[in-house]
Formats: sequence, C-alpha cells, structure tokens
Amino acid sequence: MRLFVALELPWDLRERLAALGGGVPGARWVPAENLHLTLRFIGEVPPFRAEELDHALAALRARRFALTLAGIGTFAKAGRETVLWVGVERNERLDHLQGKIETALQRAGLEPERRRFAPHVSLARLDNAAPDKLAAFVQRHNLFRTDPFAVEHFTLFSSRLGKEQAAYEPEVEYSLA
Ligand code: 3AM
Repeated sequence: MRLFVALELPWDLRERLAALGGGVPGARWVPAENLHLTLRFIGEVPPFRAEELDHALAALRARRFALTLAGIGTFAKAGRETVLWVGVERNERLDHLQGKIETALQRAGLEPERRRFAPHVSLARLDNAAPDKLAAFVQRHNLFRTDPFAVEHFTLFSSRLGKEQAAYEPEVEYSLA
C-alpha cells in the first residue's frame, strides 16, 4: 500500500481552495476531494508494515488545535516550478504534532525523513506552467487567508496513482485530545 499521513481539511474550505483554480496554463489543479495537508509521506509498504505503523500512530498523544491557512507560493526543482500551494500560518502545535508523528514512525522502523517539514496544501502540480500567468496568480492571491479551523484528528491515507489524479482514501483517523 502507498501511504501518507495528513490533515483533512473542512469541506467548505476545500471548495473555496478548489475555486481558486484556473487561469494558469500547464497547471493540473487538485480537485476538492483530494486537498489535504501532508504531515508525512510514507510510500509503499507491505500490509504487515502498514499495521505496525497504524499501531504506532494510534499510540500517539497530542492536543487538538486551531489552524489558519495563509499565503500562496511555489516549490521548484532544478529551477522549475513544480507545485503551487497555499501556506500555513506558523503554528507550534502543528510542528509538535508533525514531530510526534515523525518520531512514532521512526520508532516503528521508518527511515528518517530528511526533508524539512514545510507545511502546505498543494493546489496544483505544474508542468511547464506559463511563468507570467503563474506569477500573476501568486500576486492575485497573495493575501489569501482562512479563518482558523479546528484540527481534531489526523489521518492515515492510502493513495492509488491514477492517470489524471491520484485517488486518496482515508484509512484510519486518529483523534487528538
Ligand atoms: O501534500 P502534497 O500534495 O504536496 O507529492 C505527494 C503529496 O504531496 C507527496 O506526498 C503527498 C501525498 O501523496 N509525495 C509523493 N511521493 C513522495 C516522495 N517520494 C512524496 N513526498 C515525499 N517523497
């Protein structure tokens, strides 16, 4: 199974994010049903490993908190923009939760994630997106900001890669205290 740990987003917020999409040729917009905030990409694991990781996550204790999305940006690889995202207002509770998940998964046998946690919600994958259109989009939505929303659980997702879009399936929800 191909797995990752993420925060689900309230449906009204996902609709609002999905509605931002458009006007950037070369952008593949993430549909509302797929919008999420990744806490840890796990990747392909056999079922018995998935079960161990699930146990590790279920034993984790962390507090619920409020989260605010704010700002727009892009990730680039080798000088090419690859992802257009909505950012997250700095949040110690989120960092704390992500750290606990990382520790729990490492104790359960995963290799450490070497990339620094850069919380974001991916809005679009970019394939040679027109630079002027992309810059205009970022400018236009730079002040994007949500009201704070409650994060009361995190979720283990499975992902099946599709031709157009991956299909994400929530497998287990873990409640926050
Ligand atoms: O949360 P986003 O959408 O930015 O790009 C994948 C997606 O990121 C990322 O994990 C999230 C859920 O699929 N992802 C896919 N393969 C990855 C890998 N090998 C990866 N992240 C790190 N390493």
